[in-house]
Amino acid sequence: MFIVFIIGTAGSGKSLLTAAFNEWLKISKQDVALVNLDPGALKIPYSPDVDVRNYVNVGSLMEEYGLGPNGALVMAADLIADEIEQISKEIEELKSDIVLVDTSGQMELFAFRASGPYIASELTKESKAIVYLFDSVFSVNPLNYVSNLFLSAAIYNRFLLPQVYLLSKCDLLPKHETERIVQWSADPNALENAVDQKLEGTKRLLSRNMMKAIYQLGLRFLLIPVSAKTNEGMTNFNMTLERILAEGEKYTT
Ligand SMILES: Nc1nc2c(ncn2[C@@H]2O[C@H](COP(=O)(O)OP(=O)(O)OP(=O)(O)O)[C@@H](O)[C@H]2O)c(=O)[nH]1
Ligand SMILES: [Mg+2]
Repeated sequence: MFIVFIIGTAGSGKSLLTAAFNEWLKISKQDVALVNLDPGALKIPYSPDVDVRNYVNVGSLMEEYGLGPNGALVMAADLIADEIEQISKEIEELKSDIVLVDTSGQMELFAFRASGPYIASELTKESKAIVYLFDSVFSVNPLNYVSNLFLSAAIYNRFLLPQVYLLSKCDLLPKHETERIVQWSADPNALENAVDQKLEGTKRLLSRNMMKAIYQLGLRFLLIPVSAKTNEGMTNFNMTLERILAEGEKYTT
């Protein structure tokens, strides 16, 4: 069993990608299961096999403890950590070959509180990977792109799991824009040029130094453009994931 966490900033397309990739894998006859790990999700575009909302209810936490929505989500994240044994058992009983885990809209809940990495490490002992989403439209601006690089590096630092980097919603950008962002991910000089051209003053200086710090950490990666609406890039994405998790073999053989 392979476990794949889908992580990204709010609205970056995690849930729809989970749904679309699930459909795509099913067509390739892969035995896939879905887990919703977002306690605050109202509507999700797939039917989860395991759903944390069966364990915690953000609405009742707000009422019972007089919390606001964010306070209640923080509390929910900690309560999920307490239930991890049961959730793990539920996932293991599915006996699927690949499990897609859709995470919280509020990425910091999963990434930066103790409960996220704890959940990730306790959630079965199987091979795991993280899929990190860069929202296409947001990434057009080099400053946003560099900030997102930083977030993804922070995630890596917290989880120390192999990561796949996707440029989500690529159907929303003209092809040349998509290619330019992919080029930034492939070539630090291309990104440096963009930062120099499009930014000035403090923003330019900051972005440059942030970028250099990231490259000094030795974190190199290639963004894979994907669309959950048109399925563009799914083959490429899946090949990368197979290479990381299954030595290039299919999950279900
Ligand atoms: N055009 C296009 N829109 C997309 C794509 N993926 C997601 N969206 C839209 O982007 C919005 C957010 O998508 P979600 O899948 O809910 O994103 P999310 O990261 O799960 O959001 P939260 O869980 O609320 O943080 C929705 O309106 C989706 O329809 C895509 O590939 N292409
Ligand atoms: Mg979501």
